[in-house]
Amino acid sequence: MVVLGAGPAGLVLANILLDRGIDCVVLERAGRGDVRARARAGFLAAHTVRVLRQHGLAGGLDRHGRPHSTCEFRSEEGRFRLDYSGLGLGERHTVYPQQDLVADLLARFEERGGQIRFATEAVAVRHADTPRPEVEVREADGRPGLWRARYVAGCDGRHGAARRSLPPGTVRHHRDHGVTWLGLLAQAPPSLDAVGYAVHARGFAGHMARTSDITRYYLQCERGMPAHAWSPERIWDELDLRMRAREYGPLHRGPLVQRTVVTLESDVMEPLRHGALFLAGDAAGLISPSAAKGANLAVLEADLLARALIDDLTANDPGGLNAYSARGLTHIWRAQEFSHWMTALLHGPAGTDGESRFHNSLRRSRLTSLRTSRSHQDWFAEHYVGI
Ligand code: RFL
Repeated sequence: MVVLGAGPAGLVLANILLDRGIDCVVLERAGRGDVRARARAGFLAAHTVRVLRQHGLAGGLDRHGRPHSTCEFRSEEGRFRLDYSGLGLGERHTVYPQQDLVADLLARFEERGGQIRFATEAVAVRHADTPRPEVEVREADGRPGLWRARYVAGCDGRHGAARRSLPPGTVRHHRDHGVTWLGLLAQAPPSLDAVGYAVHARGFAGHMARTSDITRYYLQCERGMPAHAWSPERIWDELDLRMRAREYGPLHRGPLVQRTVVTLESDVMEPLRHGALFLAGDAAGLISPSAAKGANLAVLEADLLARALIDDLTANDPGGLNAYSARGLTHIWRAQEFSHWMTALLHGPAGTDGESRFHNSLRRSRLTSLRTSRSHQDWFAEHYVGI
């Protein structure tokens, strides 16, 4: 088995397979240090934690992860909080930075004797329609190489080789939400004990805890704005304004240790299987970060694919592999639907024309419904923390 990519999808898959005695190698374009340092997601759904525990992959998050169950919405109409662990299915998130999870998964894979080739870029997957697919690679020293396997898992993200190798006829469902965020990591403790979503005429602002001294903030910005266009003072002033710090309490300021421009886009590849090549994680579908689903979907798909591969390779039962695409797509579209709803809830058009006013009034009405309707809150909680 060849697994492309050492992100959450590839490493969860490789760990589960190796644990069941299935020989697999992980090919990763980046170096070990880069893979361990990529700060991205942090909110793990209850299902994600269950999957990781079930496979003995939750040691770090059980020791250091922090339960989280409240979000707060702020807008021109005031603020309200939802304790979602008391709503819907009664589940909560565990906050654990993605780079720490990836470091744990890497360590576990290598402890078990797993083989991972860093700085090895997959260039193309060939002959996926045969029982002996090949992965053409560029090795760390620049020389070409070739890996052969029974199956190839494309867990190499949206710009990876798996997507580039799909046959004609693969459908890419795509949506650009027309929204851009400046993603920030501040070396400062969280400013509130909740995820903060601020809807403001100047654009969205978000607050998400990561650790006791690192906090993620998001600021909606103009498309095309360079990550370093605004000074730290301008960023903190903008966050204060949009989060309404004067009314609801100050934000803890600190050095901005990471800035990323995030274009809110979603896509889904269909199908998720092409002969011996399977897509999982961001390679299968990209999801806008509004509802923090990306890393959770990656783990869910890796688990689904791992079970199907184990049935096929150890019990000669191809049923799971044949159903993988349809099953995966069902989960992906459910997450996309909720994420799309969140994106519409948090961003409105900036204009003052009739159409912009219409959309902004709808958005206000949605927030009011979420504030006042218990059944709407139950629906929200189920989808927000579920996957
Ligand atoms: P990854 O983590 O991108 O890993 C893919 C790996 O493949 C490697 N690769 C290749 N290797 C070999 N050959 C090639 N040709 C290759 N091309 C690429 C890459 O180097 C990399 O190591 O994908 P995976 O495993 O599918 O995991 C997906 C998640 O990482 C992603 O969905 C989330 O990080 C998205 N996301 C969030 N998700 C959440 O659930 N909650 C969040 O709060 C959240 N916040 C975020 C996010 C993504 C962000 N970025 C990327 C814009 C915040 C940000 C800023």
